[in-house]
Amino acid sequence: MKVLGLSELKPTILKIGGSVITDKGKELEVQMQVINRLAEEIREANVQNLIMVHGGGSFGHPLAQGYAIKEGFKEKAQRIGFSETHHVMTVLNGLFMDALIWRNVPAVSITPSSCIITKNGRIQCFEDAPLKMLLKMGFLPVLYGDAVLDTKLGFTILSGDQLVSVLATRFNAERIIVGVDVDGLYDADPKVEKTAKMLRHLTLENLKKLQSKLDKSTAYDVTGGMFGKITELLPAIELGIPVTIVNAAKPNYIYNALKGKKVKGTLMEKE
Ligand code: IP8
Repeated sequence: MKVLGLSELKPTILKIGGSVITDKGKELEVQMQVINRLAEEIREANVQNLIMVHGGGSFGHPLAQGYAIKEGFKEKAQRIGFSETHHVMTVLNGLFMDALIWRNVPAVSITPSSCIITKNGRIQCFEDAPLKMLLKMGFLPVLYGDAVLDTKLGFTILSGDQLVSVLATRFNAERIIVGVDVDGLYDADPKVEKTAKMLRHLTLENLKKLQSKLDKSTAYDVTGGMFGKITELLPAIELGIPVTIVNAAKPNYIYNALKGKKVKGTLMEKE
């Protein structure tokens, strides 16, 4: 058997936003029926060389914010907050893993805080050998936004979006699919501004212009909401990896995107 190099595998990276799989209005409230549906869609699509990443939603974000984990280790009282933030992420991840594995999807969880160290919030060291082996053997590696150790800050929060971008660029991904709780990228926040216009196709140049217009963050999302998402994804797009943003809260959008079928959403690509 010829063992392919990872860059030959050209994986698809799928991100599922935390706001899709949890109820962002209620702390630690999971949307189990959505997780089950998404697991079903992932099983049905049966994509080879897939890596999945999910976000924190109402599991990771409120705790991270409450204990100012992203800002770094400043006082002993934050330690329990770091533990709790990481722990609730493992709980949310476990629920997604249950849904996948009970459906016969050979998914294996990779805990970011055990294989990644950041420096000032940016991934500095990433022991990716287990992930590569899993992928080559046909498993579905699943990662998530996490509370991680940081050489400058002591600890911080690593967003699922930074992970997606680093995985895509490191492993020469074929494409990135980002599932969110709106239909795509808008020129303003569609949950606030009724007149917000959805953007179907964006080049790198369009994106850089749009970036300055988008709101930096909602009060709740410690990793920067839609603005943070675009900023993180730019290096991958610059390398020519296309990114599709679709509504994962609506049935079959993720399935269709994984199958490469036409689906309502925003396609972001280099040119
Ligand atoms: O929801 C952050 O990941 P994201 C996860 O992808 C935590 O930004 C622990 C807040």
